[in-house]
Amino acid sequence: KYLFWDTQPVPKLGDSITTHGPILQGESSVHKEPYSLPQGFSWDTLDLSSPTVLTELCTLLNENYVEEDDNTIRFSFSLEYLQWALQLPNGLAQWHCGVRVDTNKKLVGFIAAVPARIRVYEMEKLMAQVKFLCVHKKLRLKRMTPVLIRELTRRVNQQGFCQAVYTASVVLPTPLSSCSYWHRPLNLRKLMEVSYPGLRQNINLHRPLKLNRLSEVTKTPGLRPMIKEDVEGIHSLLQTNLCKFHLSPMLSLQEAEQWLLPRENVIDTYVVEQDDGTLTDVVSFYSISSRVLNHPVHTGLRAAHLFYIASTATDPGDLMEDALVLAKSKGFDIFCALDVMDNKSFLKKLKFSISDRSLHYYLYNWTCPTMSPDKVGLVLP
Ligand code: YNC
Repeated sequence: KYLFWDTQPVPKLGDSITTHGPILQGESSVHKEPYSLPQGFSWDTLDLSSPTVLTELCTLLNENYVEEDDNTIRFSFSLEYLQWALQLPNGLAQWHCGVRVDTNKKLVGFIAAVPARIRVYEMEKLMAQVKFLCVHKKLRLKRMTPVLIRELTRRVNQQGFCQAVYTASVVLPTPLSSCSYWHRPLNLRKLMEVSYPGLRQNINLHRPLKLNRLSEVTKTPGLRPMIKEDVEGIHSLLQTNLCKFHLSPMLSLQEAEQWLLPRENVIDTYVVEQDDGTLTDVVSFYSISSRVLNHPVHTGLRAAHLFYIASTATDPGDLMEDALVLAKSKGFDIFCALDVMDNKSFLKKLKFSISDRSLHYYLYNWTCPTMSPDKVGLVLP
């Protein structure tokens, strides 16, 4: 029984859906006033252009953005990462929704959304991409989450948006698609030393070290980091490729630049340029660091996450292998990828192994048939 989600315009678990369309028509009546928080807490729209506020958000997430673990590895989002993921040129400050304690002004809750044009099957709509929902550990299980979601929904509706897209590791009503994380060790010894969750514990170190060896240099001729002048070429490569899937973003040139142009320690994008100057392939990955707690040697861990890959001239497996080589040379310890898009075609071959972590994709106020991971063409950092 889902006390909150059963009241929301989302499909019921177990329904088999063959139709496409909104669950609620129009934004019938958008509340004028913010939803009430429990006594002692207040809403605060976070101005992320302020370094102080961004640092507060970073602290909230880095201390609380974990579900359950043995507390040895914790996310460590950087200010630059949060700026990349949340501060879009077309973003809305109202959608950075914080909760503070009245007495000491401490930030204890957050939810955010960024606008995006999304295509689902034949339909294209402006939606809110919802992310970074977080409630302070001490305020868990007090039904703060439904209030955060309702308030964000109100603010999204106020702008005339009626649909949203989001991902979560928990099962809620009702996944549009359920995907798995795959891991590819780059520094296996270190991952084993810090007992990286999801790596098989009984791995014998010697054999896998050999198995996981990568070349020192990339092999695709013409492979180089993306520069600003590549935006248009990459945009058209990506959009052509994304047409193949049932769920994908419709990026503007400005968004392609925002999401893909390399930023140190945040996002890396490589292109293949042919002799005549045309761009034929692109691969990108973003960076998420973690802190390793209570370990005598290791303090941090760097994970590269596959973002978008599209190829027209290079074998995607070869392109991805080069991405692994580049990530390793940049000091990443592990490469993570979802089995979305055509990724399954190279994951096994490149020694990725499936983890027990799932990621479910959801739509708010939209009903349509579910899809297999290889039809998902959207990655939400
Ligand atoms: C979750 N991840 O089922 P029911 S993902 C949505 N997304 O409701 P309480 C969630 N709902 O079952 P807690 C959720 N996790 O009664 C739990 N819920 O119907 C539901 N973790 O609330 C849950 N971030 O406040 C239940 O729960 C209700 O104290 C219970 O807090 C949960 O960003 C949470 O994993 C996740 O900070 C905040 O555990 C907390 O347990 C936490 O008592 C660490 O809540 C960080 C973490 C989640 C990352 C993400 C996407 C969020 C999508 C939200 C939905 C958006 C809907 C669309 C809005 C715009 C609409 C338009 C138009």
